[in-house]
Amino acid sequence: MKINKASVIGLGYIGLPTAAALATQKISVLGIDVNKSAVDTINQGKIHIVEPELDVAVQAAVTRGYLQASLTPEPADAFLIAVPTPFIDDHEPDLSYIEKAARSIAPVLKKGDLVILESTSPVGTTDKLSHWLEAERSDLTFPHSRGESSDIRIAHCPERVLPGQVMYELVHNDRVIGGITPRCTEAARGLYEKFVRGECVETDAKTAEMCKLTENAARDVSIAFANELSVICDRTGIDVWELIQLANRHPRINILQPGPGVGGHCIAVDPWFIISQSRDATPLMQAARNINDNKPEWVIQKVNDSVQQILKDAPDKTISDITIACFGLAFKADIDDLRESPAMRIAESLAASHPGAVLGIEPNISELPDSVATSALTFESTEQALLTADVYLLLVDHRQFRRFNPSRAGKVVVDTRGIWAL
Ligand code: SAJ
Repeated sequence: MKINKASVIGLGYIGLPTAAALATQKISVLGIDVNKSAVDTINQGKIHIVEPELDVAVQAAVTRGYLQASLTPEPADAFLIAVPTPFIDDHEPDLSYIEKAARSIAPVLKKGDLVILESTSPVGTTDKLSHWLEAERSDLTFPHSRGESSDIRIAHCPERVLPGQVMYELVHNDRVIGGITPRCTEAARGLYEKFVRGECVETDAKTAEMCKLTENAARDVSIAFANELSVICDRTGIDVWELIQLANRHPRINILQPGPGVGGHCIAVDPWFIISQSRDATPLMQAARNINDNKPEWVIQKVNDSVQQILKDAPDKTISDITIACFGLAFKADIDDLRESPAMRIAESLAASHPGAVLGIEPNISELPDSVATSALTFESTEQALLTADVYLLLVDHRQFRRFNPSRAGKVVVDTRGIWAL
């Protein structure tokens, strides 16, 4: 099908790069977001999120007139929905953002349009999307009830890009595309082939939904295995990073890395979309979630043990004299994103319980967010922290922290990422 104009609903970490990628192919793109300041920023050719190379792409697209942002949907040939799918109480998926997005585009839909759901979604959501649109537009026909002859085509094509490498992966990763009917799949494929250099692989909507969840659940289970190993190795005096390196020399073994827990908005969330639909059939995924969610508590205990050891070795000191420096607050290396970060959770929890100073060092931000600024956590530079710390807690393996090694200087170290080995 011919696509002259596309609309991307949700201009966040996925929607904005996707809008820019389409605009680069000289497709006229209207990005829609509920956040007025994001809309204004984009219309000035600037960006409101941190992602390498995105600024250049957005600036070029806006300057050349292929990308515009707005608060209100307008008619287009294709609509891509890229809004968040968080979970609510008891880890149930919250589909309200998708439903709102669907209802917001319904008034401007016309016969022949394509609607693609990119948001990570529980199995069955694409079908629900089709029902929500039908409820708003009884004058049009939809694929869940009318099959191949429907007026509107609907497909799921989950995003799979890694924050920090979005602009590269958006173009080079393979895409899994699942329509409600084969014609829906084919229409969606036509759109992605305009900017994707990886393979566009066809399936049905349910399989595409499950595929995305499976990818992130698989990563969660693998990280849980590494985290479990790290606890066992700590007890037995084995260096878990050396162990994993050695085991990974086996041609069929590829163990991931332990850390202070699993953060971000995907790996720690998406397995719940499978679990909540099949609680009795997911003991492994539930165990992985528990292992990864409990890792921060284990790290806090290790830090408290180190503090006690310092007090034992230096009886003239009191606990208030001891400064804990938390190196890294982001949810993973070399990004500035503090949301759902196990490092942040550990630093805040230590700041609330430790009577001495607790320093938070995060070279990728200039100040702590307002929500944390009032806590007992003190934002500190790397240089100052290195001078004053008693316990060196490594939480994120940012490249800046690889340039020194307090273990070699005989300091008390709790290294959750294995970069300060002796
Ligand atoms: N982590 C470890 N050990 C590892 C790898 C990661 O502890 O060996 C931790 C990280 O430190 C972080 C968390 O896991 O706290 C998640 O980081 P990540 O790099 O594994 O993943 P995300 O959340 O940045 O992006 C994931 C990616 N999914 C997969 O790799 C299967 C990405 O491709 C998806 O597009 C993204 O989720 C998403 O949006 O779903």
